Amino acid sequence: MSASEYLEMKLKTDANYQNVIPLDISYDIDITGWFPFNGHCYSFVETKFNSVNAQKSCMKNGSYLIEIGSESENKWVVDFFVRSKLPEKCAEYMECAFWIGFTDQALEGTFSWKHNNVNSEYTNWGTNEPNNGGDEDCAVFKAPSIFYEWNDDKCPKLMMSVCEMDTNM
Ligand SMILES: [Ca+2]
Ligand SMILES: [Ca+2]
Repeated sequence: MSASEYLEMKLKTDANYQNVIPLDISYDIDITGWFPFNGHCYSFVETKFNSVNAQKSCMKNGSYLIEIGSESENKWVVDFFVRSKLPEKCAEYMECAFWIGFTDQALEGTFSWKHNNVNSEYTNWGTNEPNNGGDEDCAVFKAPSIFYEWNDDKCPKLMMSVCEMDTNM
């Protein structure tokens, strides 16, 4: 099933997808690969960066590392990108993990969203996470991402990422 077929199916069958509308906007940047959901657009970055460079690569495109505020957003990201667009990447354990913009670099043990500088009422940590094991300050979608859970990991690690852009759509 292609990404567009998957999205079409979800639009018909899943209430979480009722707000998805076709992307018809233009920026002075390459927006190929941006997908709208509930007022924001998302792009999966397959190039692996450390956490700092992942944030920078998003900012170069007018976006930021994804900041997840709800269960429906959390699930949409995985269902859409990981399951429908990148199923082949999930064959290997680490290939499913990706950076999100949640960090406790400023204050150990207190995670906040880096771009909007807010704490989160919604979190979805995996079992026994965040554990700061060996100094872990940057949050990732834990592999396999299909469980939608987060882990704190070492910021210098190279991983794929998801960028998010405000569009008011
Ligand atoms: Ca930490
Ligand atoms: Ca951890």
